[in-house]
Amino acid sequence: MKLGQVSAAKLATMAFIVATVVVTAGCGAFGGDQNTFNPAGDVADRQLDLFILVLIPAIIVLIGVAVAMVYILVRFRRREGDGIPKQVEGNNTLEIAWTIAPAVLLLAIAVPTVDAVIDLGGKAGEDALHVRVVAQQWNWRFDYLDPEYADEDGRPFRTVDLYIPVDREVGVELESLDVIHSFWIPKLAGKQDVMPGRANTLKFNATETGVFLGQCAEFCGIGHAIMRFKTTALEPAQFEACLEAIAVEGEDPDPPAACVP
Ligand SMILES: [Cu+2]
Repeated sequence: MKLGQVSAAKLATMAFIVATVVVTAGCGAFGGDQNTFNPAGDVADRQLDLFILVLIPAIIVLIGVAVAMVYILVRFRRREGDGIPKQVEGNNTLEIAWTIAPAVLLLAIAVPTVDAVIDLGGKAGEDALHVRVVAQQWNWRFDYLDPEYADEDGRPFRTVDLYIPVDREVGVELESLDVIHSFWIPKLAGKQDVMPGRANTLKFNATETGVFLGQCAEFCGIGHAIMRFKTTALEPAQFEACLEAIAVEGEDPDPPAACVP
């Protein structure tokens, strides 16, 4: 009976380890196209710093609690002849210590978090590239709102993938024509919901040229998985040339050579 129980526990542990390895193997290497641990913009960089700031104390607390628990379970396990253990309820020193310690830790995390939330929120500056992102089941559309890209009738220039100049702030206005979507370019910035009837905004930049994959991060129906797009960050002069080439050649099936970083 007892032997059977041990084997079942061992089997469950082995199954858990194998499942974890198989599932996490799908996460790809650190250089992955959508890896938030390998950011390519200042916003994603700042968000990664915050994540690490929270992750490290969390790991320390996890290990501390786990080690203390195992030690206490072994060291103070009940032995024959033991009476009721010494009670520590109402111990002022302990009560104050375990109230203050988490409060200090939370404050240390809260200050840089609130600071970042304030910095990263709000509208993009005057010098930014302004783009309206329109989501619908199941694709994206990008309208370049700055007047220099408009046609003679004032209609904004439009693309099916996003093209941005490197080292320049990009401010996007998010619009949905049907259901809730979520705009996410993992290497450039955290995700932002795209709501019907509400104009959410997001600002970010790319600090290196390249193609950064983005996708819808809110389940939005049967075609959700194909709702992806590319963000191509180019040197400013090449960015202008790229938009001009798209106006002539289009983007289908591939963008013009001028748009390859
Ligand atoms: Cu979607």
